[in-house]
Amino acid sequence: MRTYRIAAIPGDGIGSEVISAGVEALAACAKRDGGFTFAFDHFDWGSERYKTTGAFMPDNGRDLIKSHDAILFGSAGAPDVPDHVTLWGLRLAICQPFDQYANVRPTRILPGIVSPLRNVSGPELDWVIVRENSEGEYAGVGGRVHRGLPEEVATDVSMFTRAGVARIMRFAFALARSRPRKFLTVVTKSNAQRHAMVMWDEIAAEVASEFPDVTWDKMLVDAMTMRMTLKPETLDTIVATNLHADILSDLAAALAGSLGIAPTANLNPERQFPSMFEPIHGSAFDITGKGIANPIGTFWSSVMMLEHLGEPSAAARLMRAIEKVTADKSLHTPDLGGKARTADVTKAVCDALAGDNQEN
Ligand code: NAD
Ligand code: K
Ligand code: MN
Repeated sequence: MRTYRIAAIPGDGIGSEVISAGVEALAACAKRDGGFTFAFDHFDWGSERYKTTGAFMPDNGRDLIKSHDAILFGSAGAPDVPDHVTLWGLRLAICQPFDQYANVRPTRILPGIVSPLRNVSGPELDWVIVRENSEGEYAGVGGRVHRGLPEEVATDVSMFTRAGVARIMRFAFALARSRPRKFLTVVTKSNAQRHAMVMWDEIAAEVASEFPDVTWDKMLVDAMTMRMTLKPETLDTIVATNLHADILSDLAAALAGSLGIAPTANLNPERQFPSMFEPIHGSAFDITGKGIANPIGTFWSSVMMLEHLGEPSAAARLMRAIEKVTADKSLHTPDLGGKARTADVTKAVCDALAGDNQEN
């Protein structure tokens, strides 16, 4: 029997609520499958640890998880720790050294869920956003606040490398090719950001010639928000920088019904290091501890984890269970306008898995 070692890092806020739900659903998935099991190692890394010890994770933290088959992550962010400290101290401290440069964010409207867009019920909105996840605006180089000048000056430096752009572009074109429409939209702001973004466009055109069967177009990021809202059916696979895709994917999640549903895979495609799976959302201070966090974003991220682990039947089964549950409005959490609790949704997904008689 195959055993997958998973590092579970719930982090802060509703992170622990959705990760316990995810662990439960994954265990139910393995049980239904019968061909594999999970061994979960739980790590209490996060803001509480930071407040008592001064560090989000131990010094040898990355060594402790570098041999795991995958990482399941909740959220980093607490009301009494500055957001940039948590982001850089925990989430990016894992993504960057593990070279998880491809952040993949599928968006579609699941059964039973209502999009805030008029006349959009499902098939019109089916996207995958590819976010460059290792450099760009979050490269973490060079920026500072220049104190003591007559006028204080602060800089954040975006850094793009040809190798970094080319690898995410190849990843995005290959992903677009694997989808029925074989269509990629390359997002930039190359009118204003006249160095790095012009290089993006240049590299996009070069890489495109390696994928003659993929159709592609270019959009400026501001115009892209309008196209996503008014003409969602004209988009399929989308590639954008770290910052642009971060923003576009929250919009995408909202257009698909709720941030609580949206999944992410932080992939190291070469598999030198473990990849990390997490819901898009953060700690959600306003609902922490109330038992009403929507666990679907974590479940869908777990589907992506199963695909990555090479368990496509189990992944398909978990996705079917998710869709069966979202189709039932009595199982919607408050972010979807319902009254269900995290535990109700989790139990319903586990029951749906146990009762799924399909072979694959
Ligand atoms: P957020 O995602 O935590 O919350 C935004 C809104 O969406 C809130 O109203 C929240 O209640 C709702 N929401 C989010 N997830 C939900 C779920 N599963 N079910 C139901 N409702 C849900 O974003 P924010 O408020 O901007 O950030 C809060 C903290 O989380 C900050 O510290 C931020 O830095 C951090 N954060 C971390 C990550 C990450 O770890 N990847 C991502 C985003 C934000
Ligand atoms: K998250
Ligand atoms: Mn974000």
